[in-house]
Amino acid sequence: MTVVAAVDLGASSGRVMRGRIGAEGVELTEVHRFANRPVRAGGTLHWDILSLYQGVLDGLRAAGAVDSVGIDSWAIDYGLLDSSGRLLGNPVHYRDERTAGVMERVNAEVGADLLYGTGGTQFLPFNTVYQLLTEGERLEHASTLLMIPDLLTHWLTGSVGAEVTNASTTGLYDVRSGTWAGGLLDRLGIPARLFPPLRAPGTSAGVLRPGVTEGLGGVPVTAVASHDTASAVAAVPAATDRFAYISSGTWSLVGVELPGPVLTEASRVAGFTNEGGLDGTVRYLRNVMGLWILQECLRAWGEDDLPALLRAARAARPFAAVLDPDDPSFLPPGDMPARIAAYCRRTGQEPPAGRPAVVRCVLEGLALAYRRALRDAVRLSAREVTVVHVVGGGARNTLLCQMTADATGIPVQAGPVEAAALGNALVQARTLGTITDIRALVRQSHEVTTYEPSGDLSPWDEAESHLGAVRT
Ligand code: ADP
Ligand code: LRH
Repeated sequence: MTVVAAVDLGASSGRVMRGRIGAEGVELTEVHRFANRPVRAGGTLHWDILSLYQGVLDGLRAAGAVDSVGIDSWAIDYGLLDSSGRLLGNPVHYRDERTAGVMERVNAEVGADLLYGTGGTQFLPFNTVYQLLTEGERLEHASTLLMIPDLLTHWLTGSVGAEVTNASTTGLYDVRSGTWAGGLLDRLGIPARLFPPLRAPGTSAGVLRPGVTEGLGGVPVTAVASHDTASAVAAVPAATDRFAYISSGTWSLVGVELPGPVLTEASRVAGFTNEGGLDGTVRYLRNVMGLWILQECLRAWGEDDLPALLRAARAARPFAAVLDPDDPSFLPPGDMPARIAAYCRRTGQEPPAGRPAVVRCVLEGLALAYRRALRDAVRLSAREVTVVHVVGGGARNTLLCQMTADATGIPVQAGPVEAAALGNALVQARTLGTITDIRALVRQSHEVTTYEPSGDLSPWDEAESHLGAVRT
């Protein structure tokens, strides 16, 4: 029996879980959860990194004696350290406007095909590469770039490294050679000295410094699949390789797992990313805007009873309006109900009236976006898919899970909800030699809920063609 602490930082909340893991199963207990509240200061949207670090320390204290600690978080964002190891400013949130227009300019100058052929990442305006190009002279003062989990690991242990699954989201990691993309860095004028040695998931990231958390000095810190989506995909309870996944939280990451990258022109145009997964796999997926839109609606309404809203949405009229959740107007924080209404007006549709109708419209838009992403993933990768695994907080959304099965015509298996923390804990246990087959253990220890498709694709086909018509 191994006991580990899994720190999982999502865009909406952070949690520390204690995992007790043996060959016969895994038991995960949440010992600490804290809100992740970005702060706008001086006109810039930041992550409150010290408050997150405090949450990690409190959680580790609550976890008590463990054999290992591992950290995963959202991707893309980073901290810069100066030559004495001090953090140069608070990490900036990927939803900050500082990258407006940068992607278009850089892609035109450097060439979208070079960027995609090297990094293999979906063109998203906030990718690390574009953020770095807004740093100006701060880059001259920086000597090291650390992705968020690597930064927290550095504070806990003193070690400096770049875990591969998260490095692969920067656009500056060569997805074919598995190294930092030196040539691309030169071409972009980004100093190569910033990028620390890479470390694979399942290797050591040092030990907890004495005094960092009482009584835990010397405990090993394991480099897990530190991109939360990579940890979540590692814990998908798939029994064969003919599966797709939707890692459903603030974002929805929709795709398949492959042995190698797909870097074709068609893949670039379709907006697919090739992110590094556990054991050298590739997470071939598309970012869909996700439950963020719903989170922001709840915030704007001052509403916190999501289950009640979802019950009401179930009874609302279907397809009151059809929206594309990936419309760029939904990316920044703000008054989401007003943005949805504006989107509908802009596309010649009557805005949904009332909260349940808005929620239904968002969920239908998401289910349609999942269907487009899944069909594209199958087409571009030639991977056959017979089941869709939904993991993450969105697995609790029974209405969305049913819509996903209905829209795609493929059975959905929902759960586990805490897949990222589970993948994190199980990679630690495997590294310590307690277990060998992560997915088999998840299947053994976690029930999934199955949603069979209704068999009638016609309302979804109609909604899709309506969307096609209003988008053009
Ligand atoms: P992240 O790690 O990206 O912050 P999570 O995986 O924690 O996200 O998922 C958060 C989302 O899960 C929420 O935005 C919400 O939509 C969904 N969720 C949480 N609890 C419930 C619930 N009881 N019913 C339906 N959906 C839920
Ligand atoms: C999900 C996630 C996703 C990234 C986004 C920034 O939490 O890590 O995979 O694209 O956040």
